[in-house]
Amino acid sequence: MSQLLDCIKKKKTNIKPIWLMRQAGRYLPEFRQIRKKNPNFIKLCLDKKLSSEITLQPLKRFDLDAAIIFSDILMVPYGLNQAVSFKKNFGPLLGPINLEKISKINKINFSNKLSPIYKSIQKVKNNSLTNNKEIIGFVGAPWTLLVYMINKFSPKKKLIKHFFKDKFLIKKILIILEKFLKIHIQQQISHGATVIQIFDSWAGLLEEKDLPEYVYIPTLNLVNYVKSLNVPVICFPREIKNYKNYCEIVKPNVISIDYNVDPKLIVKQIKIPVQGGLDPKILLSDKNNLRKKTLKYLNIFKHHPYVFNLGHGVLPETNPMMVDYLVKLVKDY
Ligand code: 1CP
Repeated sequence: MSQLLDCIKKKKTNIKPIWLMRQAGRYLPEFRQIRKKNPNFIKLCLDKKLSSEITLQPLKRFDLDAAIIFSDILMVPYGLNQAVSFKKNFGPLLGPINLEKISKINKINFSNKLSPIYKSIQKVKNNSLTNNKEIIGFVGAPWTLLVYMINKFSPKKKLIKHFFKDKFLIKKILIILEKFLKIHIQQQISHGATVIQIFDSWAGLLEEKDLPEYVYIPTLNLVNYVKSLNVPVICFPREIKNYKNYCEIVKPNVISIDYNVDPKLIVKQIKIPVQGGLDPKILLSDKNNLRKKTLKYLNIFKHHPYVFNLGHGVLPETNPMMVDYLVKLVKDY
C-alpha cells in the first residue's frame, strides 16, 4: 500500500505523505513552455498526451506521493455545454446558461466530450513514475461550480448582486450537477484515479445558515457516492468557519484545511486524517522561514494522520527550488 493510503486508510502517523494543490502548473518552466504553444486552456486539458505529460512533470522533479490529474473543475460546466474560456490576467469566463440545452445532455455525450481526460488518467496510471503512488481525480463541489456557472467569472471576494434571485434555476442546476459530477467521478475512478478530492473553493462565501442547503447536503451526496465505490475522498471546503461541524456532517475520509485556520485547534477538534494548511505565500519567502513554518505543521500533527499539502494552490511566482526544499524537508522529517 502507498504511503498516502497508509496514512488515509490505516491512519498511520509515522509517515507524512506529501502532494501539493496545483503541483502541475504555472510555477514550472516546463509547464509554461507547453502552455505558451497551447493558448487554448480547455483544448490543452483535452489533449491526452500533453495533459498526462503535464501531470507527470512535478513527479519527475520531486518525490511526491501522488499525481493530481491536470484538468480543471470547470471542465464539468464545459461538458454540460456552457461556454468556458480562460482569459489571460482575468481567469475563467463562462457563457450564458441554457437549461433546455443542458437538459438534452446524457451520460454518453457528456462522457464522450470529456473522454480525453479519462484517457489521460489511464496514461498516467500506466507510467512507471506513478508506481506505488496515488492518482488523485477531482471535481469541484456543487456549490463552487454553481458559483462559476451563475456568476460567470471568479467571484474573488463576493458574488454578483442578484446571485440567489432565480431559485428555480439554482435548484435545477444543483440537481444536474449532482448527476454529472457522479458520472465524472465514476469515469475518473474506472480509468485509474485512486483518490478523489472535492474542491469547494468558494464555500467561505456563504453565511452559516446557507451551508446545509448549498454545501453540506450536496457534498454529502457526492462523498457517499465516492465511498460506495471504495475510494477515499478528501474535501477542501476553503475558508469555512467551522471545520468541525463540516466533518461531522459531511464525513469525508480526509479534511483539507486552508491557511486561515488554526492547526492547533483542528488537531484538538478533528479525529479524521487532516491535509494541508501551509500558506502558499511562505514558498515565496526564504528557506529558513519555510523550514520553520513547515516544521510547525509537522510538529502539531506529529501524532495525527496528516497529509502534507498547502492551504491553497502553489502560486505561479513560486521558485521550483523552494518546492524541492519543502518536499525534502517533509520526507526527511
Ligand atoms: O495557464 C493558465 O493560465 C491556467 C492556469 C490554470 C491551471 C494550471 C487553471 C485555470 N487551472 C489549472 C489547473 C487546475 N485547476 C488543476 C490541476 C491540477 C493541479 O492541481 O496541479 C486543478 C486541481 C484545478 C482546480 C481548480 N480550478 C479550482 C479548485 C482549486 C482552487 O484553486 O481553489 C478552481 C477554483 C479552478 C478554477 C480556475 N481554473 C483556472 C484558474 C486560474 C481558476 C481559479 C480562478 C479563480 O480565482 O476564481
